[in-house]
Amino acid sequence: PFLAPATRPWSTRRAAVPTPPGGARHARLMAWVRTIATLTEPDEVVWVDGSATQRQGLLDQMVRSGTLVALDPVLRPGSYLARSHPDDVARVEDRTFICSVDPQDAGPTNNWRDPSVMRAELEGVFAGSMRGRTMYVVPFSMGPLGGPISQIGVQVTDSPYVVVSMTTMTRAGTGVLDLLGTDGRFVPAVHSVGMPLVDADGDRRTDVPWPCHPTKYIAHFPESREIWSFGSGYGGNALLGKKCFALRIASVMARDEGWLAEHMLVLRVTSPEGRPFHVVAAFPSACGKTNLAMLQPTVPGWTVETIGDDIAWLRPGGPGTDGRLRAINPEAGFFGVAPGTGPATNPAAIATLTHDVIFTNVALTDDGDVWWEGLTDEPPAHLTDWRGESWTPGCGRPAAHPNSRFTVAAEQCPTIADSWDSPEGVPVDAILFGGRRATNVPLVLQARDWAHGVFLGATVASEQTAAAEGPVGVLRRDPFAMLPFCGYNMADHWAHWLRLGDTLSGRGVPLPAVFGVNWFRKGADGRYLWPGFGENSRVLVWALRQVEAAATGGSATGGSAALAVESPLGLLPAPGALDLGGLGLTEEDAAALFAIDPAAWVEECGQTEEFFARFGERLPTELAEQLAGLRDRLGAR
Ligand code: GTP
Ligand code: SPV
Ligand code: MN
Repeated sequence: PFLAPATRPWSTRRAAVPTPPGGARHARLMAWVRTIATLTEPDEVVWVDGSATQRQGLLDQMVRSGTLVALDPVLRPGSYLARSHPDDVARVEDRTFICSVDPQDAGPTNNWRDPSVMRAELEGVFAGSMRGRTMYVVPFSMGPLGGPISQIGVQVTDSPYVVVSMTTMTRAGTGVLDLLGTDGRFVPAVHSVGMPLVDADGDRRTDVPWPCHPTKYIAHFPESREIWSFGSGYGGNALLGKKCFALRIASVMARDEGWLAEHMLVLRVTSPEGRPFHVVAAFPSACGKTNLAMLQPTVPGWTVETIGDDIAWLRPGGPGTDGRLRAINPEAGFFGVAPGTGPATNPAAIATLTHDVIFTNVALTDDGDVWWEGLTDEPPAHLTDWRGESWTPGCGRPAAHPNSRFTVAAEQCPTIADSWDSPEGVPVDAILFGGRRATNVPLVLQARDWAHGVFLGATVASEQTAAAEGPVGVLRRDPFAMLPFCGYNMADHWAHWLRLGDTLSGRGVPLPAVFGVNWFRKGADGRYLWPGFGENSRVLVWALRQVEAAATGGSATGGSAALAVESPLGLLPAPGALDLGGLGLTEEDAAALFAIDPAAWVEECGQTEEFFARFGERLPTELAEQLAGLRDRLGAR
């Protein structure tokens, strides 16, 4: 039916909304689905039940239509390659909108649009946008079904690629409808690739492997908690449970309800003594979250288990708990960066990707498997590149797109923790903030207290990556790694963090320790100074020894005096406290990893002041005080 010619012009057709499995219990949900179907005019409406049969049917259909290439069933069982349109390969930040009533509520770092103006524009754009296609309805849960931190959404989409991706990345299907009952709350999310197959005259056009539209809209209505996405099939633009819901909309819910929705990985680290710690870490897109989440520690006796690789929802524990901040991974799969992922850098990811994976924009080998830069040291002699063109080594083009990705179920990961889907979440011991910084920022430092930790988060800057459209390598401010993902005024987000700290302290509940990290510092010759990847465990071990020391009555700064020394930026590892042995680092390199150049930092303070000034009166006074304190410690006042 996907490519069959129309028997009647679109205008005489009105898609009937079938009864969902289990019955049409939720009147508001049914009415909304009917409204969207009336607006977008699909041929057919299909409920996604979450079954393996339905998923396989969609995969087979996409192989027939050319959207997917089935990989070799022996080399890569159950796996497929999608090649996107060459202009639909990353998030489109300049087409991402926060449509709050008051522009101040979106803040200076978001693209604000008036909600009524945007609604009118979207109505025009979505009118008839699904003609000739099937509209799928995907009920999904972010977080374990029915969990105290979980939330429900329903996405409609005309993309089968989005449907199968959503069924991997979220808990999707009929169980969610059961949970919604007759009047449960859900976030409505509308998605269309924006390429109807029947035009206004009723003429049908043939489909293309990756339909999309040159003009994209990724629109969020924080007050009514709705998402409307048009024109793209790519991950963060189209899998609306992910960045649109679990960060932009959820951050607004969290502000209003006293919790946090953050761009963070979650991991469980166990010391040789058997003590478990839980760490969350916020790094900007393509700056190492998936890799740290799957880290294979090189420090003997320590183990690391994966809980989440991209998004964390954090909430103070309820009655019956110790009240500490607890984290869940609201997702059910990984949408990870392929390039750079290899047996030496991320063996756990390589083991995760042996079967049942959807790859997007990687290269295809002649024997029907996949390849990308960094998978092996030497590329195969011949490949089909991400655009579908013949590729040989030395041809001057990358074989895989720099933002090519894999979509895979979390439970396939060999390092996944037993507690990864615990509905109550795990207690958070440490929070890391980091970015991609060639200069200035030391390998690791610890915040002096919670407010200083919020300052570290608010002042993250990072060199831009291929995860979003735009120039790669340019240094930009990316507070809390949330610049493209905070659904409200970023300064209010900082105030919310400060307030949450006050609330927990007021209850006598211990706060997580906060650290800043940078795996990406370079020497004058352009080499990374730090080996990174598994060796990042050395940094975790130092940080968690600090946490441990604080818990057993260490110094007031939150750790043991023997492990850390004061610096203008925060606490640095004391000489010898972070083991650098056996890495082959020269003394100069080891010193350069932790070097603090006061002049460069005074300049950085000036940039922070300019950045903070953009928020006017919304900037929390605590952060202005933190900046003043840093300048004092640098001797710059
Ligand atoms: P998103 O999914 O976009 O949010 O990215 P992410 O933060 O999960 O980043 P990911 O772990 O996928 O890493 C992105 C790129 O950085 C990959 O090419 C990695 O190989 C590389 N990378 C990750 N960790 C390190 C590290 O410790 N050192 C160095 N040099 N590169 C790293
Ligand atoms: C990111 O860009 O931070 C990602 C990929 O994790 S996307 O889902 O496209 O946002
Ligand atoms: Mn991300």
